[in-house]
Amino acid sequence: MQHPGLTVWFTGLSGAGKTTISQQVGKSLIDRGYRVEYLDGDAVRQTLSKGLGFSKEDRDENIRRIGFVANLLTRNNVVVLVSVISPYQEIRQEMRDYIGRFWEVYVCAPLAICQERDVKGLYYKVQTGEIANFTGITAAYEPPLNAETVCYTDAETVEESVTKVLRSVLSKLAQDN
Ligand code: ADX
Repeated sequence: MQHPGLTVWFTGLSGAGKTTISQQVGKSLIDRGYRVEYLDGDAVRQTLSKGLGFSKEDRDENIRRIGFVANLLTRNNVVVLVSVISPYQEIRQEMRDYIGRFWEVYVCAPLAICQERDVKGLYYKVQTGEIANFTGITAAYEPPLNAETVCYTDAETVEESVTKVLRSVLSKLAQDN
């Protein structure tokens, strides 16, 4: 069975839940017979974007590299699950225009909640001055203006967020089949 591809682009603060949700959405899509690939910020920054930092220029470069790969995969009927902070509206819009088959998911959680979770211990390091240019604190995060799906991870369970994304993505994929 040939499925049309789609880039599902998860954006949000560090610790908002992008990776957790995208992994579970991916598993459910695979169970339904879709071809799935993941492009996750932490993994990409150790490989494709190794050496890039967190200035606006470097983040935009990171996003363009990810977009290039996502576009190739999308053209080949893969559902690409991209999870990167991608804090700037302009470059997200550029990716939307470039890839075309683009589904934006805003993984929204208040900064205070992300700080409290501090899954990777990075917010602590920002406080102690070990990390500069940190999104939400010393660097900007521009919320999406036209996301197809919004998950409020402070108010929803992971399961609820996953179901919400999955339903919306499946209905998009079904429309185009
Ligand atoms: S993006 O801004 O270019 O989209 P990306 O998602 O690839 O960011 O990488 C973010 C990850 O890098 C975070 O989840 C965190 O683990 C790590 N990181 C290290 N330094 C920073 C920083 N200054 N700002 C944001 N994330 C950082």
